[in-house]
Amino acid sequence: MTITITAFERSPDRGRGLARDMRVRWALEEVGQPYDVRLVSFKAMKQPEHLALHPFGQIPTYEEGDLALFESGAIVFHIAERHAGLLPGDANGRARAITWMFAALNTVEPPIFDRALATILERNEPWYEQRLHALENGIRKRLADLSSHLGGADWLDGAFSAGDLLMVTVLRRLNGSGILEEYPNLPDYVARGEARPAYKRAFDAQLAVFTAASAN
Ligand code: GTB
Repeated sequence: MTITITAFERSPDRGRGLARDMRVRWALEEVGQPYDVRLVSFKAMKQPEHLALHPFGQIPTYEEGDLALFESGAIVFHIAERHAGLLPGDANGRARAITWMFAALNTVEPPIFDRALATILERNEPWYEQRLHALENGIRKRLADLSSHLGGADWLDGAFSAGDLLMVTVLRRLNGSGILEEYPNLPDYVARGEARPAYKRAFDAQLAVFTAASAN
C-alpha cells in the first residue's frame, strides 16, 4: 500500500532537515519503505482538506490506505511497530526504546524548541539575553544528564532504535548554538546518526524539495 506523507512546500529551514517530516522520512528509509510526499503551502495547511488529516493544520501527516495519522512521534512509532529495524525484538528492550522516544519528545525537545522559538520571536525584546540564558541553562540540565547516560556507548540503549532516531533529530536543532559541543559525546552521537545511509537519503530528499522550490 502506498505511503504518502506531507511536508512543507517551502521549508523555512532552507533544507536543513529541521522540519518534522525529516524524522518520518528517516524512519521510512531505515525500514526500507518507499513513500510519496505531498508538498503543502502554509495556506493549504489551514484548509479543510488538510485539517481533515491534521486537526492542528501542520505537517507531517501520514496516509496509508484508509489510515491517516498526524504527530511525528506517533507516525515514527507506527512505522517502527509495523516494520523491523527500529525497535528491539524483546519486550523489555522494546519498552525501553519506546521510553527513549517519549524522552526525546517530552523531556529533551521542549526546552530546545523553546530556545529556537525565542531566537526567532523574542530577539528584539529588551529581556532577550536574560531569557536566552535561562532557556539555555534549562537545555544544559537535560544535555548533562543525557550525556552521562550515553557515556561511551554508540546509542541510548543497545542497538540503534526509534528512540535514537528521534533524539538525534531533536539534538540537531542545537547545531550552530555551541551548546551541544559542551558535552563532547553528544555531537559524536548526532554525527553517528547523520552518518547512517538512511539518514542521508532522507536528508537529501528533503533538501531536493527546497532546491527545486528555490529554482522556481
Ligand atoms: N507535535 C507535532 C509533530 O511532532 O508532528 C508538531 C508539528 C509541527 O510543529 N509542524 C510544523 C508546522 O507544520 C512544522 S515542523 N508548522 C506550520 C504551522 O504550525 O502552521 C516545526 C518546524 C518548523 C520550522 C523549522 N525551521 O524552519 O527550522 C523547524 C521545525
